[in-house]
This record gives sequence, structure tokens and C-alpha cells, in this order.
Amino acid sequence: MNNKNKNNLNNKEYSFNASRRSNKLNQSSLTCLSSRGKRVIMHSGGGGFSLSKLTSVLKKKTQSDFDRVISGTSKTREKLSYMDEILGLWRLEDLDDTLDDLEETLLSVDFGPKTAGKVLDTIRELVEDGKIKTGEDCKRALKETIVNILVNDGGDPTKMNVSDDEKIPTCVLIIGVNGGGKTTTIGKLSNWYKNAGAKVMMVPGDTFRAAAAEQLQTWADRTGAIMSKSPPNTKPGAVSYKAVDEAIAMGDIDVILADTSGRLHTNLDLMDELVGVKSSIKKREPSMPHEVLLVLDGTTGLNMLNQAREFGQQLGVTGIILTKLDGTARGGAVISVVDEMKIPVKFVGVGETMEDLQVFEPLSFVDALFPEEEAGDA
Ligand SMILES: Nc1nc2c(ncn2[C@@H]2O[C@H](COP(=O)(O)OP(=O)(O)OP(=O)(O)O)[C@@H](O)[C@H]2O)c(=O)[nH]1
Ligand SMILES: [Mg+2]
Repeated sequence: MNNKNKNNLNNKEYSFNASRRSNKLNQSSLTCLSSRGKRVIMHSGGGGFSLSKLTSVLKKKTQSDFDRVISGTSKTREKLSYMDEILGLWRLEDLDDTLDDLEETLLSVDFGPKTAGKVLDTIRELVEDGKIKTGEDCKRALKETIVNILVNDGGDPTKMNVSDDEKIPTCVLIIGVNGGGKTTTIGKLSNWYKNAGAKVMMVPGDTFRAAAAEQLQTWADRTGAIMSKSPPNTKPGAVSYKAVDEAIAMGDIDVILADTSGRLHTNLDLMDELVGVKSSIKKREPSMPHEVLLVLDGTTGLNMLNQAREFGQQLGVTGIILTKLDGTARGGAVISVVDEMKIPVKFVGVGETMEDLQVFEPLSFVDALFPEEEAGDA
């Protein structure tokens, strides 16, 4: 992390991809001032993993935020609690069997085979180096290894890209399969950007579903965003092009949130159409989109890896939003997505209201999966 961009605020670490903007911290929230005098968004958390940091971050997390991730991940945690039994019987002589059992447990909570293998290889090395001597050591190392994947392999999960040019709004394109939570997430993001002082325009780029524009309009009304004007029967690429044109012409729009219709990652025509939407945005303003955020439904398990591969390869995804973590989430799969795709998780969705969006915190997420208190029982 660049020291220049490191700021200590309320004892918490904040980082921001300052690029060419001059930034000034706003003391009360995760924002900073851009050269336009508008506050723009930054993220909290990140940095290397240590248990002391984990403890301090968790203390600061509000209990209700954490409770929702806790309840949503209960199924995964239940399965992972089997690890405590395995580790409770820790004997160096049984290392191979123990590692096999641990690997199976990771696979049962939707880790992909590659990532599960990689995690266990790290554990074996640590045992061989004498750094793991007990079951408790092993659990701690497992958590550290997984957090390191989320923090390091995902690049910096702690920042949102913004436009470098004060005349050009930041454009965020939201993509994903049907029903994953794209439109709802746009509502939540709109609220999040608004709370940071930004003026938001939404783009009704889902021209497929009849009620899509009305659904987006409801979110715009709730969050004080404006909708771009789009003539009826316009194709999604043209809707997006016109919206960018409109936003730039208005001169006071800070953030454009572009909705798209849901599509299966296996539908080549629809994936082509989405590539076309991105190209149309780029055609109007080459620096856009600044973020291409893939919405992954936290209840879908390992299938999200296939989705991330296809959307990632074709669209150049810059971040993941993991939704429905309050449901019966199978969020373990996202660790494999980050491991393989090297894309950071930026937010998690924990409900259906505009406040139910949290900046992703790898430490809290992993701790929700492997509760700390059980380490002592291991
Ligand atoms: N529990 C919960 N429900 C969510 C969350 N995010 C979205 N939903 C719900 O998931 C359903 C689908 O959400 P949408 O936002 O319409 O999903 P979409 O991806 O835009 O759907 P399409 O446009 O049809 O592809 C709605 O009922 C949302 O309320 C979340 O974080 N938690
Ligand atoms: Mg939608």
C-alpha cells in the first residue's frame, strides 16, 4: 500500500486510489474531497492480516452488520465446524489424513478444488517448517491463508475507482445473471454514493424486462437519484451511450450507475450484447466505465466461479458484489473466485433495503465462517 495514500482516521486504516485527484479527508465518513469539491468514495480495511488486527476490526464492526453475515453463513459455518473436530484430534503422525479431511471440508463449503488444494499446500508447508504444531495453530493458519487470498490475490479490495477528470462523471456498470440482485444493488450503491455527497444518475439499461425501468425508478426516487432519459424501444447500447452523453452535458453528475438486464453467462448472444453496451459507453467516453461490477448471488455456490470466468473474460470485471449474504449463503465459493480471477470483492449485500450494503471486510467474513471462540475448543 502506498504510504502517500494511507491515512489514519479514527484509528482505522483507510486507503484511496488517489490518482491525479487532490484528496482531502472528510473526518466523519469513508469519503474524501475530489478536485471538483465533491466528496468521492473510499473504502476501509485491507492491509496484511494479523489476528490482533482481526480482533480490533471486529470490535469496531457494528453488531447488527456482523449478525446478518453470521446468520447468512450459518450453513457454511455448520459444515466448517467439523474442522474443529478434525483439528481437535491433531497428531503430526496423522498429517496426511488430517489434510485430506480438511480439504474435503473446504470442498463441502464450495471451495473450488484448485483453491482448496492451494490452501492445504500452504498448511502442509507451514507444518513442515514447524510453524504449525497444534490444531489451534492450524486453524489460525487456515484463516490467515484464506484472508490472504481475499486481500492479496484480489488486488486492493479497499478502493473504488473514480474518474480522474473533473468534467467526467464516474461510470459504474453493473452486470450479472438473472435475479442476482443487480437492480437492488444499484439502489444500495446510489444511497451509498449519495451519503458521500455525490449526485447520481441511474441508467435503465435493462430493456428486456418490462418492469425493469419502473423498478429502477423506484430506487431512484428512494435515494434521490435522477434517471437518464431514454426513448422507448431503444437498444441497451444506445440507452447507455445517450445516458453518458446526457450526464456529461449536465455537468453536475458525479456518478452514473448503469443497470443491465440479467443474462446467463453461457448465452453467447446476450454476452455479446453486454460487450456491446460496454463498447457504446466507451465510444462516448473512452475512460468509462471506471468500474464493471459483477453481482454474484451468495446463495449459488460454486456456479459463481463459472459466471465470474465468463463475465470476467468478456467484460473485464473490476470488482464483485456478493449479494444475499443474509440468506442461506454459500459464500465460500467467492474465495475461489477471488483466487482464480484476481478480482476483489468490494461489497456484500445483506438484505433488501438501501442500507443493506456493506463494504467487504475479508477479516470479518472469514471470522464469520470460522468463529474465533471455537479456536479455543479445537
Ligand atoms: N435477502 C436479500 N435479497 C436480495 C439482496 N439483493 C437482492 N435481493 C432480492 O433479490 C431479488 C432480485 O433482485 P433484483 O435486484 O431485481 O435482481 P436483478 O439482478 O436486477 O434481476 P434481473 O434484472 O431480473 O436480472 C429481489 O427480490 C431482491 O429484493 C440481498 O442482499 N439480500
Ligand atoms: Mg434488474
